[in-house]
Formats: sequence, structure tokens, C-alpha cells
Amino acid sequence: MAFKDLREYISELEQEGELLRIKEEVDWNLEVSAIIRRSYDLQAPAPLFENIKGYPKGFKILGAPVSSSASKGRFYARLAISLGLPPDTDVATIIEELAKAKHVKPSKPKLVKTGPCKENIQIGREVNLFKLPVPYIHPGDGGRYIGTWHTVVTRDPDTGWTNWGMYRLMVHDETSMGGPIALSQHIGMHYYEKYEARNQPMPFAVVTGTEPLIPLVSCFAVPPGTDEADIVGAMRGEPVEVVKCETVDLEVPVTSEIVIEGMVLPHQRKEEGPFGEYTGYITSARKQTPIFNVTAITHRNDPILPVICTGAPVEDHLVWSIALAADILNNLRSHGLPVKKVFIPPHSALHIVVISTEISSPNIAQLIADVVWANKSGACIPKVIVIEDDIDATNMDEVLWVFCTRNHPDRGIHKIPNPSAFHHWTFLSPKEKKSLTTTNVLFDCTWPKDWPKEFVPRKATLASLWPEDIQEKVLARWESYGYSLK
Ligand SMILES: Cc1cc2nc3c(=O)[nH]c(=O)nc-3n(C[C@H](O)[C@H](O)[C@H](O)COP(=O)(O)O)c2cc1C
Ligand SMILES: [Mn+2]
Repeated sequence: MAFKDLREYISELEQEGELLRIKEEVDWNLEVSAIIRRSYDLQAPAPLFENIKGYPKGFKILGAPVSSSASKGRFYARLAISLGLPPDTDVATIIEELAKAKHVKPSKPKLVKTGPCKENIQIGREVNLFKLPVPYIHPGDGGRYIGTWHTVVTRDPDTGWTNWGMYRLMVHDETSMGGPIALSQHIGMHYYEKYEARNQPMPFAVVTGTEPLIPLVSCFAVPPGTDEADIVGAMRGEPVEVVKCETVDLEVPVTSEIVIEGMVLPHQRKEEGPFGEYTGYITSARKQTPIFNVTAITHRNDPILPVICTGAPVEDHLVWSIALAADILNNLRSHGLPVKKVFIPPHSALHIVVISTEISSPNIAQLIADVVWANKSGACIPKVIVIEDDIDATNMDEVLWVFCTRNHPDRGIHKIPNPSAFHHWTFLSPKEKKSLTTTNVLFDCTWPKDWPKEFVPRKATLASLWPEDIQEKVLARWESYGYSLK
């Protein structure tokens, strides 16, 4: 089922017990973010703040839009719902569904004349970003962050390729925002290689408060040259309806809660950051980054601003981990490797990837690690664990067990030089931080192929050791023993 807008998603969350309306007045200055953080700690429902100090009644913030659920077996419920899947879908199925999305037939957006995002239009001197309830998130942040669960729209001036990507944005003043633009990201390809290289301003539109698939796909590894809008259209089964911007030549989803339009001027920078990062630490420094000059803001009546409180796991980690895992799964399979599951435990802050596989060759673990690190999605993960497919890669209790019992402290650990470390990694030494070189590590938890069969220890689990007829009998009689089925 496709959601028409963020409001339909909110209704669905509410029906599933995944949303709490907060009617008490709350302060955008650290209180909203502290509540979101505590909701992570307790895996509590997503807070919908309906009464924000200093802002008109009706203006809202949706916190924790895709964070984890405390309900049993529904850790990924909000993400599953966002993807139109049942709330109790297991993570391996979610990752497989995403991996499939890469192969769907793209569906172009449909241009409509007008719609909800045009209910309020502020242009030129009417523009004031502080009229929106932008939160101050982490103590020590460089400013108030408006973009934490949003989409930045830019277009390649030569090919027309329109990119939707998620890149954080801080408010500088009433009419400008800023955030890092990495050259390796698609927005960086547009900005540095096209517009700035020609000394031209780059038109942008930031959309926030959209149907949930849009921010999700905005942080997926969609190949360069592919419009994320077409992938969203294909995944939801009908095209995204878009409308023309007021002041720039771009289109935006018509049901967006808030649209911010403008230009990133060439060669202009302003200090942005620091900001609490996904590593769980305040790792980003104050830096000179490009400036997003705002020429118009349009929004729905009673707009809703979604906010993720990045930092220690787990929220952005949930979504980013499934996005990266799906891409790594596709990459490994396209190399013909017999991989069963790929899982990035969100609590690892995206520092480790677990891969289960059939053991088709003695050096399978190394073949897998080579492919992981050769691709963009895997290059930001410094640690790889390869396990055999008798173990569920998504079950961390099982993974810890085989890591401890099958990984040889010498033979099973492979250290591989990494000449392009990610600057956020907190384990880097001061010297490594400068050179951005470090060491990746592969933990090979497979039994050596040359061990005699009878030497490999047999697992003592119910499913592997007990005779099948006894297993069947016990399962069939489970309730009559007095246990409940779950
Ligand atoms: C909550 C969240 C915040 C993110 N912030 C940034 C960011 O500030 N800069 C960045 O380069 N990538 C950031 N990312 C990752 C990008 O969204 C991701 O790499 C995506 O693929 C970028 O789109 P692109 O592939 O079209 O460039 C963030 C992801 C999430 C989930
Ligand atoms: Mn892209």
C-alpha cells in the first residue's frame, strides 16, 4: 500500500500503537530532542509534538519517524510500515525486498498543477526559516538543524538527471542554510563538477515531511544517473505526483509538508557544525561548507517537520543499515557469490557487516570481503564477519556464539590496509585521522575446508541435534504441555 503523504503514515503508526501525540508545550531548544532520545532508549512510540513553544498552534514536529519498536518481533515495524510491508516483517525479508527494488522498472513522476504544499507561499523578503519549528538537537551543535529526515533535490544541468539525496542541513539565519556536500555524493557531482566548475549557482529544493518512502529512498545507494523519484514510483506502484517550484526550475512531491527552494552559490562557504554524528559521538568539526540561499518556502497548513536525533544508535542506523545491506547483497550476488544473508547490526553504528554464505571455496571469506570493500556501500564499513549459512546472520546471539567459537584468534583474523578511512571513525589515531589511512579487518568464522568432516564439532541445538520425529512431536504438542504458541 502506498501512502499519499506523511499524514497517512502518521495515522497508520497511530493505529499500530507506534505513535504518541504530545499535547504538553515543549521547547524546540533541546527538549524536543531529549524526548526523542529517551524514546529511543525505551523504544517508545514516535512522539508527535503538537504544541511547540513560540510557534503557532497546529505546527508540529514528528520525532523518531523510523526508530525501533519495543513490541516483540517488531523491532523494524516503522521501517516495514514505511515500505508498505506488515509491521512484523523480519529484517532479512526487508533487506531482500530492498535488494529487489534495484531491479524494478522505474516509474517517472507525474506533474500536477498544484496541491497541498502550495497552501502557504513565502517568497523573497517574506522568507524566514525561523518561522518553522526547527529544533536545536544536541548540546554543542553549531546551530538548529532543519534537515535530518528530508530530501535535497538537485538536477544535472546537462543530462536532466534529478537526484534526491539526504544530506544534513543547519539553519544559518532567516534565509540561508548549510551542510557538508561530499564530492563522493551525488549532490557533490552536481555541485562541484557541474555548477561550481562553471561558476554557476545550483538550484535546489529541500522537501521535508513527505510520504515515508521518499526519505528512505533518498538515503539509499541508487546509482548515479538514476532519478530516485522513479524508484519511489516503482516501489509504491504508482508515480509520485510532483509540482513545479515557485522560484527554481525543479519539481517537488505535491503532498510535502514543507518545501524550501533556492540556490547554492558557487565558491561561497560558511561555517557549519559540529553535529552529533551516527557514530554516537560528536565527531564532525566546525567546517566551511556551501551555503543554501533560500528564495522561497512553501508549506501545508499546520505543517509537520520530521526530526531524527542522530547520535548513539539507534534510528538513522536502522534505515541506513538496511539500505547498505541491500546494496551489498546485490553486489555480492552479482559476483556470483553464494551469499544467503547480509546484515549490518544497527547497534554497531554501521561499523560491522555480517555475511552468511555457503562455503563454496576455501577462501570464500576473503572473496566476499574484497567485494564488500570494493563498493561504495561497503567502503564505509571497516569490519566484516563471514559466517556459514547454518547460522542466522540477523540473530546477534547466534553471531556472537560463532564469532567466539569458530573464529581462530590468528588464522581467522585478516588485517587489510585501507587507504581511504572514513573521517568519522572514532578509533582512528590522530595520525590516521590526518592521513585517512587505517586497517580493515575480516573475521573469518567458517570452519576450515581442509578439516576432516568428523573433526568439525556438531552443534548441540534443538534443530540440528534432535531426531526430526521428536522435534515434530514436541512442536505439535507445545500448547498441550501448557506453553503458549509464541
Ligand atoms: C539521517 C541521515 C543523515 C544523513 N546525512 C548525510 C550527510 O549529512 N551527508 C552525506 O553525505 N550523507 C548523509 N547521509 C547518507 C546519504 O543520505 C546517503 O549516502 C545517500 O545515498 C545519498 O544520496 P545519493 O546517493 O543520491 O548521493 C545521511 C543518511 C541518513 C539516514
Ligand atoms: Mn542519487
